[in-house]
Amino acid sequence: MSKNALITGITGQDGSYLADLLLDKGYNVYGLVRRLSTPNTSRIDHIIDSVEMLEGDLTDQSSLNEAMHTAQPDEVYNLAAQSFVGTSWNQPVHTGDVTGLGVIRVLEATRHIAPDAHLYQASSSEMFGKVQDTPQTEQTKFHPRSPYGVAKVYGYWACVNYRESYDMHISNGILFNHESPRRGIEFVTKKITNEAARIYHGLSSELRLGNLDAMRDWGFAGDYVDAMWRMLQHDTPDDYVVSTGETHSVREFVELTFSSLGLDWEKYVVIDPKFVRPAEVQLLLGDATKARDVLGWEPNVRFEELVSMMVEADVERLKHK
Ligand code: NAP
Ligand code: G4F
Repeated sequence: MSKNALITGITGQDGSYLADLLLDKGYNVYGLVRRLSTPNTSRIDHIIDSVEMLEGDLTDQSSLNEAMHTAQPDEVYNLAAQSFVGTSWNQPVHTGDVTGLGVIRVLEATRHIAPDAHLYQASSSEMFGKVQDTPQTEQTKFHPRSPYGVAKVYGYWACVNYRESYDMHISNGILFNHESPRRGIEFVTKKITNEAARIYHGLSSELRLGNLDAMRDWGFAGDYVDAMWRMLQHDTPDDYVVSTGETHSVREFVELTFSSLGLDWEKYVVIDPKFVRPAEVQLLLGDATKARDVLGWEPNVRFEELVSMMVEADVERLKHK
C-alpha cells in the first residue's frame, strides 16, 4: 500500500523537489499551505493535481492538528520556516515563532495524532555560525549568528528532546546551503544568476551585493531532498550533516556566473552596505561522511555544474522579456 507523506513548506524550493521525489516513489503527498492573498504555487504547478493541499500555518496549532488528522502520515517532513537569514534581524519574533516554536507545534501534532510517523526536521548549517571546527560535522558545537540560526538551534534540540522523551522516530538533517533554479530570489546565488541574466539581455546594468568574502558549501537541492528521504527510511532516527565538502566564496560564484556569459563582473557589481549583515557566518564547509556511510547518500551535482544550471535557467526564462 502507498505511504502517506505530509510536507510543510511544500511551496518552497525544497518542498517542491521533495514532492517530485515522493510522487515518483508512489507516495500520497499532502502539502501544508498557508493562506496568502495571492496563491503562491509556482514551484509545484506541474504537480498540483497530484498533491493534496491542506490549509495551515506553523503558528496555528489547530491547523497543524487538522492537517495531521487528514493526512494520517507515515512520514512528516517539516520544511516550513521563515528561512531568509537577512529578514530574521528585521523580524526576529516572527522568525522565532515560525522557525523555532513552529517545530514544537509540528512535534506536538505528530506526537498526539501520528506518533508512529517518521519525522524529518530541516535543521541548518547556520547553527554552526561562528564555526568552532572546520570542516563541520555532527559533533561540531553550535554558535548561531542570527535570529534565524538561534531559532534553528531551538528546533534542533526540540527534536532531539522529543526523540529521547517519547521514543519517536525523529531525524535532524543539518543541511548546508543548497540551491537550484527554483531558489528564492533574495538568496545570493539566485540574486546573482538572475541579475547577471538580466544584464546579459540588456534589462539591467548593475548588481548590488554585500559581503563577497563569505564562503559557502553549496549543493543542489534535488540531491539534498534525497538525503531527507533516506533518513526516514533508516531503522533508527539520527542527525546527519548533508553537504558537498567543497567551499567557495560569493566572489567565486559571481566570477563564474559572469564569465560564463562573457561578461566582466567588476564592471557591474556594486558593494552596498545595505546587504552586509550585523553578524556574518564567514565560512561553512561540511563533512558528510556519516550520511555517506550510514545512508549511502552522495551529492551528484558539483559547484560548476550548479552555477551553469542556474545561469542557463535564468537566461532562458528572461529571453523574451
Ligand atoms: P523556502 O523556499 O523559503 O520555503 C519555505 C517554505 O516555508 C515555503 O513553502 C513557505 O510558504 C513556508 N512557510 C513560511 N512560513 C510559514 C508558516 N508560518 N506556516 C506555514 N508555512 C510557512 O525554503 P527552502 O530553501 O525550501 O528550505 C526549506 C527548509 O530547509 C527551511 O526550513 C529552511 O530553513 C531549511 N534549510 C534550507 C537550506 C537551504 O540552503 N535551502 C539549508 C538548511 C536548511 P510560502 O510559499 O507561503 O512562503
Ligand atoms: O544566500 P544567503 O542569503 O544564504 P545564507 O545566509 O547562507 O542562508 C541560507 O543557507 C542556510 C544554510 O547554511 C539556510 F539555513 C538558510 O535558510 C538559507 O537557505 O547568503 C549567503 C552569503 C551570506 O554570507 C551573505 O552575507 O552571501 C552573502 N551575501 C553577500 N551579498 C549576500 C548578499 N546574501 C544575500 N542574500 N544577498 C546579498 O546581496
